[in-house]
Amino acid sequence: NDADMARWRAYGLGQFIHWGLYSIPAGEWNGKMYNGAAEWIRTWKEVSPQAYDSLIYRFNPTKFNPDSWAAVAKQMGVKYVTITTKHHDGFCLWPSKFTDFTVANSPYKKDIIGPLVKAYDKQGIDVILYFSVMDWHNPDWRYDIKTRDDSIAFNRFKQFTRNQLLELLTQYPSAKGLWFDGTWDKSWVKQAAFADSLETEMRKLHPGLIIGSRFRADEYGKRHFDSNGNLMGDYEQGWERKIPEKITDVHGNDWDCVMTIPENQWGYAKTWQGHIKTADELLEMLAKCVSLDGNFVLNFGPKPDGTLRAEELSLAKAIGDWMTVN
Ligand code: FUL
Repeated sequence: NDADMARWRAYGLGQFIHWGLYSIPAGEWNGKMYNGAAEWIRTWKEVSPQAYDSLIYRFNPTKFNPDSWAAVAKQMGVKYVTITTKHHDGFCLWPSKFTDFTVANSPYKKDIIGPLVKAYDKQGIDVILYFSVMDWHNPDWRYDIKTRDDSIAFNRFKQFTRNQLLELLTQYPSAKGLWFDGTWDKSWVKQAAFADSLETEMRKLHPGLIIGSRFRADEYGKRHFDSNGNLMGDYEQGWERKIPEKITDVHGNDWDCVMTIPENQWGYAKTWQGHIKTADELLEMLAKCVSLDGNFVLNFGPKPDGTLRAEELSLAKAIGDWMTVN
């Protein structure tokens, strides 16, 4: 839909939020620090999947205040936010009917997504729902998908994915679009007929829905285009932690660039790794993206108690100050 895409194109600056069970260990397990991104710690050999999944019993962000997050975003000059509804670990921040592995069964009990959508809506900031198709918690994903494309388990998994997506669009109808992830597995990418019918259903339920190219693409293999060179989605999700250099790099497509403050950590981590970007560096990236007709989306990884880390708050303030004068 042209009007919706015109609105999307005018965003410029966005905010990304990675929040989930991984925020609790925050990159540390039994006193040892994990080298990778905190949200990937479940795949580390030191961590048993069962012990990881038990983190659900510790998810209790008593200081979570959606209005204060939205106020920080507003002050920073953000026009849209992309929120993890479910990351690769499979934990749902909304009370999904299709799995027990959700906030509803944590000590917190309450929905996170609904109040966040409401708070951002109130500030006039559009919401995009991040959704990982890959789901480490669901046995139908873990045991079958890599080997048998048309197995019973994989078909069940496809239905589960469909149900969750339609559930999200039904429960949070004001959300503007979807940011997909975890679709790089070849078995998924091959399911074109399934993706076609699911896309039709989602668009029928939610006219104007904006769907990112990772719905069908392999982000690392860069299959964001079909055999005719057309983008497989409403915007290209191919710019993760990297920025196009020149306008020809984006082939006339809509695109967003998602960026971390440290090197490659999205979920909250006790220790940030690599170069920590300064406000000036981030503003330069924003300017570059906007000049190449893309959106720049800066990631935040809230703490397990529901508050934002001090470094993020001060960067948000510095960016906001610059946004008000420019
Ligand atoms: C990647 C994921 O694997 C990371 O954990 C993060 O969510 C990033 C935005 O996308 O593909």
